[in-house]
Amino acid sequence: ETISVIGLGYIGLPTAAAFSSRQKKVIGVDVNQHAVDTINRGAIHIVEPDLDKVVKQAVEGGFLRAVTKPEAADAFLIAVPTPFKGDHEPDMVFVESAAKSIAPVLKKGDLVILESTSPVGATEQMVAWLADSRPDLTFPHQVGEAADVNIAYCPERVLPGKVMVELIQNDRVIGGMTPKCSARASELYNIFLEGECVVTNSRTAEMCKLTENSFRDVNIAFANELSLICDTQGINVWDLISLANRHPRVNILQPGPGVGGHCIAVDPWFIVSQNPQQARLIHTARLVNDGKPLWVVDRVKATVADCLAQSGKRAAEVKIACFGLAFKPDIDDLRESPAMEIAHMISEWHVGKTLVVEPNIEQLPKKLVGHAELANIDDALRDADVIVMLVDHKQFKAIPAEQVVQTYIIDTKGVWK
Ligand code: SAJ
Repeated sequence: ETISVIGLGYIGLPTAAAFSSRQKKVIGVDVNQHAVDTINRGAIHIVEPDLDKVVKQAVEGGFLRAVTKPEAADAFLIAVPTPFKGDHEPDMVFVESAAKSIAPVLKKGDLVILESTSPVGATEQMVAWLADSRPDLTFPHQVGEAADVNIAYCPERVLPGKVMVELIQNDRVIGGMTPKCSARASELYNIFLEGECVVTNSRTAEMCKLTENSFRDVNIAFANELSLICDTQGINVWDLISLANRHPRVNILQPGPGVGGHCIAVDPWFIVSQNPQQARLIHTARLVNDGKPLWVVDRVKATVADCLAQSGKRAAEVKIACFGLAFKPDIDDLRESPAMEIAHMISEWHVGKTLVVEPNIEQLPKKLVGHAELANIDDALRDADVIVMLVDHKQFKAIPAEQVVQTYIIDTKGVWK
């Protein structure tokens, strides 16, 4: 049995590696020649703990091979990005080209699984693209229809930074177009899965993925809204949340500078764009979380004004230190990061020096070059007049309280509560 994974990014490559680590023959397909060459050398082009050794072993053992054009296989897993375009509409262009690229090599009995986060109905749309290219084969156009090719939607739900563990241990939602499709897909994932395969249909599985990330977004928005309310009321939001969470049925998440990453800030929009009338709460949560960076910058401006008034310094003499740029703690991923957005806005606005502390990177990101300076923790704590805490990295949590002498602190993560 040969398994083909289309899209060798944050999800596809770990998945390809997981199958090959169980001695399955895997053909990885990606349009990016650099990614293909890197993988064929036994190396990786993305950052994810433990992925490098699994890929190295798989390639050296002859189980994993990367190519730019699909070849015949028995099962195809599509794991390409689904970003949004324009007014938060899902952009299915990569799924469309992946489907059209595998169509010519499909044969009777093959299994095609879509893993990319997608709007409801995407799997049926994918079938239409496949069927258009292959009139000689039959496809299940609707849930329940038997056909030559088996089709399922099985969303990925792994946490970046813990992918190699969660890929194997998390339960897997299996949305087959028919019971036979689900059985085939479950059998495939059971090659490496320790979690359970939970079977449903494709539309429910599509909605399930969107629901999981929307649940988290709405709950973070609740915490972020509380942080605004508490600021106005002069209440410490961290104390408040930990007290409220002592209630047996209350479990509030943590506020922060906003919501980043490529999933939680994106997926809820898929529900909103398909259901604009009904998805009012989900829509509002997005606006609350997206509004948080600007609110933090306003707090910084007000704090700098206080500092100027009380210290008698000129604005150009005031140093602001931003602690953290990553989109969440203990990773080096700066993409779609609210901390990065805030540091950028501060550095563009502030006439004095802006220092940036990010222990997980070695170079200042391009966007900040010329506006800010990379500093280490000790220098920043010694030199800064105003501190903006943006990410609760372990290095920041380990700073002894007596080393923090500043009066002007905006702590968006409650590190120094
Ligand atoms: N955040 C808060 N407060 C919290 C928790 C998180 O502000 O209490 C922020 C983080 O700082 C970050 C953002 O939310 O900016 C998202 O971080 P995350 O750790 O919640 O999630 P991701 O984006 O790394 O991964 C999510 C996961 N989804 C859920 O936990 C429901 C993961 O399981 C999914 O597979 C992934 O999205 C995905 O690919 O969809």
